[in-house]
Amino acid sequence: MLTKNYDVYGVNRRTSTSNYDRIKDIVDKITLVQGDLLDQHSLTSAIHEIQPDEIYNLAAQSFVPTSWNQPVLTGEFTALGVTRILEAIRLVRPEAKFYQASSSEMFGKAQKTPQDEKTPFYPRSPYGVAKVYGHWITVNYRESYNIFAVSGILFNHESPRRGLEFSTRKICHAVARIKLKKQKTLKLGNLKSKRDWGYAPEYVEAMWLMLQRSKPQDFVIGTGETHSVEEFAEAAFAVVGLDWRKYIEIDKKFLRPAEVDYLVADPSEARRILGWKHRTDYRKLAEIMVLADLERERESRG
Ligand code: GDR
Repeated sequence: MLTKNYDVYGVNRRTSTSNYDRIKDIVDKITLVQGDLLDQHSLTSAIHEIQPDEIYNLAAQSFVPTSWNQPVLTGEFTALGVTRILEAIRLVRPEAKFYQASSSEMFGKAQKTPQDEKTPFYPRSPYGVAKVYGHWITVNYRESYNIFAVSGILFNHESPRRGLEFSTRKICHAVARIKLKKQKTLKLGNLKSKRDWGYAPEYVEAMWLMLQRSKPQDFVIGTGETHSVEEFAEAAFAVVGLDWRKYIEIDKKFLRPAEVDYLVADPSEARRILGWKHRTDYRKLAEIMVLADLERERESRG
């Protein structure tokens, strides 16, 4: 957004220690406003103060396993939080365009393969259920109040900025540490589940394209290819010339009460209408992430 000369505002929750690490390169170029998805007044005030043209809601409790430990809180953030933003838009800035980060986790136990915009939802976690709510409330505000509100159904999108608890980053971070002899093994859960893995910066372009149209419409964004966690691990270890089988151990702690076994996108509508297509495949993605972690691990002593 900065390279497109937007004035960028971010909403953040105050914490006692700074957690701007992932935005340290741009924190001086954006304006941060305090707000919280649980606090209606803070959202209405932020939108009233900023008067934004475009609003991207990428905020959520987004880690699937935590949604079983904190299902109610996940619903508050990931489901009702969307309604709070939409209410704020309806009251103080109805002309703003709104993007909601929907998720392939809404397809869950997929009813059709590959999944497109018309595939029925069958979520398999409190997180997936909350995202379905966020999706439908967005559609409803569009149809009830004529707000330009759209939802991007994004399949897994990864980058070196991914949190360490998510599978791809956990793997790439461990690969770098094993290569540098800082770690010996990597404990994972289910290696057989398949995901449509893409590179996050390309997916952000799709979000932006969705808001540049004159007609609001929801899109599925993914690569159209699927690979197991095991295949991703194989690709990541191969970047540094190691055989994944020698380092990975299965730990039941990382298994989920219900799993999403197989997801793959049909992104043809995004291709046809937005002119969007992914450029980075899962092998290249693994390479980008492993190289970034190698650099970070070489610099850090821990
Ligand atoms: P996901 O991402 O649940 O698809 O949701 P995640 O990387 O957490 O899991 C992907 C698959 O890997 C398996 N797995 C493990 N996962 C984690 N986190 N840690 C492990 O040790 C491990 N071992 C195996 C999982 O069982 C699963 O099958 C992500 C999130 O970003 C969501 O917020 C987003 O909506 C979707 O992608 C699209």
